[in-house]
Amino acid sequence: MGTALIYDEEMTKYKLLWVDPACKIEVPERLTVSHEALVQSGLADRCISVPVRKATDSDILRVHSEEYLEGVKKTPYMTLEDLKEFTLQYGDVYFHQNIYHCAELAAGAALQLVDSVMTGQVRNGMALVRPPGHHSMRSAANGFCVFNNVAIAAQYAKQQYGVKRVLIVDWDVHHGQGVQYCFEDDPSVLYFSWHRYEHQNFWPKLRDSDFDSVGKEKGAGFNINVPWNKTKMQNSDYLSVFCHLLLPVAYEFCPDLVLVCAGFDSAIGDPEGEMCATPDIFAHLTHLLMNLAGGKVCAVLEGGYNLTSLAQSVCQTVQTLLGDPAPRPANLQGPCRSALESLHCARSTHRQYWPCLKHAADLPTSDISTKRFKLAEEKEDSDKEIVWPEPDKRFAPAVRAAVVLPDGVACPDGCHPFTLSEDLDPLIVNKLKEKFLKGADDRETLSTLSRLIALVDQMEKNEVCSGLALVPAITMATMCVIQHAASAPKNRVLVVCVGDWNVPKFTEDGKTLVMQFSNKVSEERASRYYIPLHLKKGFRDVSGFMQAVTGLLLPLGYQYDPSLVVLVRMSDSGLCDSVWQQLTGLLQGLAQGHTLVLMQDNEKDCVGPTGSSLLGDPAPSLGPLLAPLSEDVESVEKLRDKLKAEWKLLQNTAQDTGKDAGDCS
Ligand code: Q6P
Ligand code: ZN
Repeated sequence: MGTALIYDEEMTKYKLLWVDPACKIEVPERLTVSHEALVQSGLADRCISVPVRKATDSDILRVHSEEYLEGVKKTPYMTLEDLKEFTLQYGDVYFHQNIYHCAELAAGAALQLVDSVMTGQVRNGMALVRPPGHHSMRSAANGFCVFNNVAIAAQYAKQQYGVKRVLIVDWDVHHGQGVQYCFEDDPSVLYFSWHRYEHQNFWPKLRDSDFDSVGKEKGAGFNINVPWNKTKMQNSDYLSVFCHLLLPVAYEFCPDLVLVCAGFDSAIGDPEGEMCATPDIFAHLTHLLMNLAGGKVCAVLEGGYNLTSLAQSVCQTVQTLLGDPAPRPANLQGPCRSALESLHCARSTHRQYWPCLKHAADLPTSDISTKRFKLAEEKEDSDKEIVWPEPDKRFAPAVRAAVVLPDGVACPDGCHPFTLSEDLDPLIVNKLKEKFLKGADDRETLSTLSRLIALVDQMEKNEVCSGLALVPAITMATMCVIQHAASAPKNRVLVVCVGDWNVPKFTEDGKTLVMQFSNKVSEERASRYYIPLHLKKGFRDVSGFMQAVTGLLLPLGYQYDPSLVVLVRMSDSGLCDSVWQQLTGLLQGLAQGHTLVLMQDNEKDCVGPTGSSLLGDPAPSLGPLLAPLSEDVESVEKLRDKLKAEWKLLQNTAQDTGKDAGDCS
């Protein structure tokens, strides 16, 4: 199951023919540099190249009016003067004799992508298109957009394939008002958009772009806007919104298909967005969506006007769709105050529609900057050239998932049985004997522990990506792995323990962070680096567990930025496969995918599903989630509250930060 890449040079063959400062950034090179970067990096070769097609009239009429389509159809025959005049009826857009042809191909490319994914020819994919689509409305071109490619694709998926729920994630820095208007009253399409807003002073300057536009009638709650009221938003700001708003709602919604309005003007260096998130953040945003909808993710290019930033961001997105591990996320110091205000407002506004947000704080009152007045212009050196380092080359280790299994347990397809190529250092062997075997001459255990140590070493050298071991004595194996992994100077280990185990005290030097989920743990023993979460119903409350994963574990994990994740599954954890696979899948966004899963040897049935997750297969959907148990939500919230001062990515309200904290400009 591969990744589709859809591109056709034809879509570079139109351009602005007159002087218009608003439109001069939308150039054919946007497409050529993006495609060229994919070719140069070898990514294009790894994708399945799918041809574009022309969207038919009836495809376009799924979203647009006949009058509008008829109007656009005349543009190929217009003189320059006619084109200028035709353009004048719309905002921030230009026409060209070849743009109708390109717009048919752009919409058609999105449809080809949906076809490829829905028929199972590929798992996911990206379409590089021009003109973009998300601003275009039923009867109007707008913001460089002619036909609404993604909206047409969503309607097509519903009508052609009977898809029941579509999630549209619009990470472009502009508000895709065209998509919002198209699905406003439609509860089968959940539209999420963050966008530069500046209290309605940023284009397209619509009241409808604010957080309180939630959709209409039956569609109320299915439109989620996160307006940025300041520029210079960073990786932390984007990730916070994913962890505390988009992901919980997306899991509750349970889409059958995810469409991404993949605009990259939200990345650093972009003249329109003026944001500061780095291109590698798109690896994480993409990764975090890839376990929804059984992995059916279709990204369609929208904006992106800094050619360097654009090309880098496109590569990060496609490489992640291909399944390569995401890079270690950089500079996650926590969201800025203004981002928290936006997040807070969006969460409170939506809590009446989404049980996963039931506990969100009340709308902030008075003293914060969400009030609708024009901020004093903060003049600054905006013409200073913005520079950022080129993202590191990412590569997938030759071995994706190595397994250490007892005799008689079959190695899952695609996994790699891990054997020792050479004898282990006798010094280490002696230490193992002394420390863990207490002098007993247990060859079986010694061999397992030796292999685990060697496996950790190979993961550290990036020769192996992830690992899975079924062990007789899980607590001993866990201690052994952690002590070994944390001994190297720059290593940090995130231990995620699912189930009942009296976790021994580790050092509190920050080399290990332990988060434990169980219905038995007591919070009394909590310390700075040991975080127990008591779930009343154990893991039978799937919603409560996912709440803890998205709102607590992921932000903690991202901020801690481990070099290795050790995921420990105690026996009788009671966790069902699909939830376990979601957990395993999501955690692989950390530590460059270096996840080592340890399971008690009576959990044989779980080897297959775990192996598949480690190989990058998407987790099965959980089904639409019900409201989490209030007791579990309370535990999660209590813990979040306690930890949020130290772990700033846990913050999700405007009150969570002091007056002087994290101002972004
Ligand atoms: C922005 C128009 C230009 C002002 C120039 C899918 C992509 C987009 C379009 C933005 C149009 N204002 N200083 O459309 O959202 O990036
Ligand atoms: Zn944009």
